[in-house]
Amino acid sequence: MDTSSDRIANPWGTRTPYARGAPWPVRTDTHLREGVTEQNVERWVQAASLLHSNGDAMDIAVREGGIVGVRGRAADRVNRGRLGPKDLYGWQANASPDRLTRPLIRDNGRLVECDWDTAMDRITARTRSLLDERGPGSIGFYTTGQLFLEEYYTLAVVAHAGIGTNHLDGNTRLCTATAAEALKETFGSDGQPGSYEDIDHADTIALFGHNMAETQTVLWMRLLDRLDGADPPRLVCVDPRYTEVARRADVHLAPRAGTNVALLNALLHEIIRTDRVDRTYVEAHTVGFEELAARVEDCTPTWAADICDVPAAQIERAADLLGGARRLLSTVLQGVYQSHQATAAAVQVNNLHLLRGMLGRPGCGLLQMNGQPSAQNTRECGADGDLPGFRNWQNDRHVADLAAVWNVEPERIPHYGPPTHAMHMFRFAEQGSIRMLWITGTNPAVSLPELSRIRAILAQERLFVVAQDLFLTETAQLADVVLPAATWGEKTGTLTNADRTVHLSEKAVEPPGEARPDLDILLDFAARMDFRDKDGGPLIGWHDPESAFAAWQRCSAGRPCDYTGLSHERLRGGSGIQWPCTDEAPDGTARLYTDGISFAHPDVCESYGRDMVTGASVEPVEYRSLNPDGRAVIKAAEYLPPHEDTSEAFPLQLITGRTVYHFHTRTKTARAPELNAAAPDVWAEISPAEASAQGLADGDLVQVTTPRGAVRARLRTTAIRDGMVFLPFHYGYWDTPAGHRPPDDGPGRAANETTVTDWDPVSKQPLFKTGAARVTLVSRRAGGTGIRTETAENGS
Ligand SMILES: Nc1nc2c(c(=O)[nH]1)N[C@H]1C(S)=C(S)[C@@H](COP(=O)(O)OP(=O)(O)OC[C@H]3O[C@@H](n4cnc5c(=O)[nH]c(N)nc54)[C@H](O)[C@@H]3O)O[C@H]1N2
Ligand SMILES: Nc1nc2c(c(=O)[nH]1)N[C@H]1C(S)=C(S)[C@@H](COP(=O)(O)OP(=O)(O)OC[C@H]3O[C@@H](n4cnc5c(=O)[nH]c(N)nc54)[C@H](O)[C@@H]3O)O[C@H]1N2
Ligand SMILES: [Mo]
Repeated sequence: MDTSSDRIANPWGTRTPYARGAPWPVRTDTHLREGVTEQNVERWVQAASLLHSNGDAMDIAVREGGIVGVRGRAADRVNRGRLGPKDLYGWQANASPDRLTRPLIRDNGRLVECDWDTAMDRITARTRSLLDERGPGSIGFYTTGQLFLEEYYTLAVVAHAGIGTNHLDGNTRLCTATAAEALKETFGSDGQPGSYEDIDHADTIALFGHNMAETQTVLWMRLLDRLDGADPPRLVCVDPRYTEVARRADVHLAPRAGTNVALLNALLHEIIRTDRVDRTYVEAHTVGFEELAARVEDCTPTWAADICDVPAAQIERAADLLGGARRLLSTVLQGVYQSHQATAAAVQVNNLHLLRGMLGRPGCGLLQMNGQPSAQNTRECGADGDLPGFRNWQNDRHVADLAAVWNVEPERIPHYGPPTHAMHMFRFAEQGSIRMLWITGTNPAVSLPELSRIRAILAQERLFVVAQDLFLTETAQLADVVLPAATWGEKTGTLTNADRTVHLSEKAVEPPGEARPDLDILLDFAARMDFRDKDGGPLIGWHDPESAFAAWQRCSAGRPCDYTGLSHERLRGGSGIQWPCTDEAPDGTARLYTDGISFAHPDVCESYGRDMVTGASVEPVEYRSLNPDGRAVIKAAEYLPPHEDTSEAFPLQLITGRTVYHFHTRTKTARAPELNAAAPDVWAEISPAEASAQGLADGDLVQVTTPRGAVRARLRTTAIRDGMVFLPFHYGYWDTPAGHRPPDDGPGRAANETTVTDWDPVSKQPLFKTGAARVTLVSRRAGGTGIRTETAENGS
C-alpha cells in the first residue's frame, strides 16, 4: 500500500523490485479527500484513467453524490493498483465551480446561456442549410483522443454515412497519427504488436523520444521496479534532454532535434555490419531487406555523429546493446512522432525489430505508443477519418463490407481519397470551403501550431464553430455554440490503451447542471437530423453505451481489432482485456504476430502504404506485386535535413513537450490544487553553457521568439543539449490575470504561439518538435543582479 501524501515530490512512489520473468508485484495507490477514509466511502465505482494512454485502472470513491477520491485496481494487468500523480489528484476538476452547466449560443457577438433545444436547433438548422447550399464538404468534425469508444463510433457513422463528409479527424493527428501510420507502413494495419508484460521479460529496453518517467508514470514504475530487481534490463534512451529516463539509461543518445532518421539508419547500419540480423526471420516474414541494406550501407556511426552531434562511439555502444539483445522492447513517442521525418523514423524502429526477429515473443515487444487515453479508439472506430475497423478506403470490398454493416449504398461513404487531416481541415476553414466545424473534446486554440492563425480561423464570421467541452476553454470562447459535456466519472463507456487493453469506465456521479454525455449529444443530433439507412430505417439504431458497444462489435467482427468476445459485462469486475478478443481467443491476445504477420495481406490490409518522402499513397496493384503474401514491409528512408534550420536570427533549436504534473492545456490539472501548485506557470529550458554564453541566469524572464510569435517565460537551466530551447506547451490563457491575450497584449505564454505550420508528409502530424528560435532577456530575476534590464523586444 502506498499513500499518496508525497506523490508530488516523488511521482513514482516506493519501489517493489522484481526479477526478470516474475510477475510485477501489486501496490495499491489511494488518494482520498481530507476527512474521508476507505471505511466511510459509500461506493467504489470501476473506471480507468482519462489523463494518458497507459490505461491505469481505478475505482472512484463516492460519498454524498460526489467524487471524493480514487484507488488503483490491484487486479488489473496494466497497473496492479498503481496510479500516477495526475490520476491521484486530477479528479478534483470534475467538481470545479466553473464547469459548463448549460449550453451557450452566440447572440449579437456574445455567448449567452440557453436551453438544449435552442442550441441543438441552431446546430441542425445550420447543418441543413449548409447541406442544401454547399453540400457535405462544407462540414467538418474535429474530435479527440479523450472520448469513449461508443462515442467515436457514433460520431464516425454520423460523419461518414449521415452527413457524408470526408472532413473528420481527431487531435490524434497531433498525437499518434505517426504511430498508426508507422504500423500501417510496416504491418499493413494499425494494431500494437507488443504488450506491457514485455517489460517483465525484456533484457534490453530502448526508449525513442519517449519521456516515459513523466508521461506514462505507471509504466515507468514497472520499469524502475525491473531496474531495481534481479537481472535488470539494459536501458537505451534517445532524447536531446537529460530526462529522468536518461538518468537511468546505460546509453543516452542526445541528438540534435529532427535527426532521428540519421541516427536510426546508423544503428541499422551497425546491426547489419556486425551481422546481428536474424536471417531466418527476415526471409520468412519480410520483404524489402535488400533495399534497406543498400540504403544504410554508407550510414556509418561517424556519418551520423556529424549530423546528430552525438559521439560515434556512443552510437556504436547503443547498436551493440540493441544488436546483442535477446529480448528487446522498444517504445516510440513524440520525440519521434512530432519531429522531422516522423513516420520515416518510426518505421526504422519497426525495421530494427524485424531485422532482429524481435516480435511476438515475451520480452520482444514493439510499442508505437499512444498518448491520449482513447486515441486507439479514435483510430479503430474511424473518428480520425479512416474507415472503421481498420478498413482500407482504397479497397472496394472493404467499403462494400462497411456499407453492408451500416445498410447504406457504398457510394454514400466518401472514399474518393484519404480522409482530410486536421491541418487541412483548418486550411479549408481558412479558405472558406469548410463553413461548419464541430469540435469535441479538444482545445485547438492552445494545442495547434501557430496560434495567431488558428484564432483568426476560429473567429471568422462565416465559420460556424460548435465546441463541446467541460469548460469555457480558449476554443469555446471563440465558438458560436458551446455544448456542456459530461466526462469521466459522469458517464459510462470503454477505452483502449496503448497495449490494446480495453477497460470499462463507469458513471459514478451525476454530471453538473444540464451537462450531458457526448454520446447522448451525438445521438440527439442524429435523431434531429433523421439520418436513414437505405431501407428507410434509422441509420443509428442504438441508444446507450451498451447498445453502441454492441453495434461496434458487429463492425469490428473479422477485422484485426475484433471486439466480438468482449462486452461491458465481461469488462466489469476484473482486469482489462486486450483485443483481439473472440470466440477463439476468449481471454484476449497478449501479442500480435506470434505466428508471422497476419494483417498485411493485400485483401486484408488497412493501407497499401505511402511514399516515405512525398506521402503519396501506394496503388493497390503496386502493393500486390511488392507484397503478394502479406509479409511485413521493410521500408528504407533517406535522411533529409529539417525544413526550418537554425540561422543567425534564430540560433537555437526549439522543442516543446510536457511535465509530469500537467495534462495538455490544463483544463483538468490546473483545477487540481496540488498539481497546479507543482507547476503553476510556463518556463523555458536551456543548458547552463548556453545561458552563460548569453549572459542569462536561472529565474530571468526571457522571451522565446520565432517567425510566428513569441512567448515570455522564466528561464530554467537544465541538462538539455547546448543550442536548444524547450518550452512546455501546457499553458494557455483561460487563467491568465486580466485575460491577457496575445498578440495584442504582447507576447503570450502558449508554446504554440511560436510553432510552425508544417507536418510530416506521411502521417500529416504537425512538427511540434523541430523549429528555430532565439532567446532574449526581458528582465532579471528579482533579487538577481538587482537591475531590471529591458531589451528592445520588450514592448512594455
Ligand atoms: N504528465 C503528462 N503525461 C502525459 C501527457 C501530458 O500532457 N502530461 N500527455 C499524454 C499524451 S497525449 C502524449 S502524446 C504523451 C507524450 O509523451 P512523450 O512523448 O513522452 O512526451 P513529450 O514531452 O511530448 O516528448 C518526449 C520527449 O521527446 C524529446 N524530443 C524532442 N525532440 C526530439 C527529437 O528530435 N528526437 C528525439 N529522439 N527526442 C526528441 C523531448 O526532449 C521529450 O523529452 O504523454 C501522455 N502522457
Ligand atoms: N507545442 C506542442 N503542441 C502540442 C503538443 C506538443 O507536444 N507540443 N502535443 C500535441 C498532442 S500529443 C496532443 S494529444 C494535443 C492535446 O491537445 P488538446 O486535445 O487540445 O488538449 P486538452 O487540454 O487535452 O483538450 C481536451 C479538451 O477536452 C475537454 N474534455 C475532457 N474530457 C472531455 C469529455 O469527456 N468530453 C468532452 N466533450 N470534452 C472533454 C477538456 O476540458 C479540454 O478542453 O496537443 C498537441 N499539441
Ligand atoms: Mo498526445
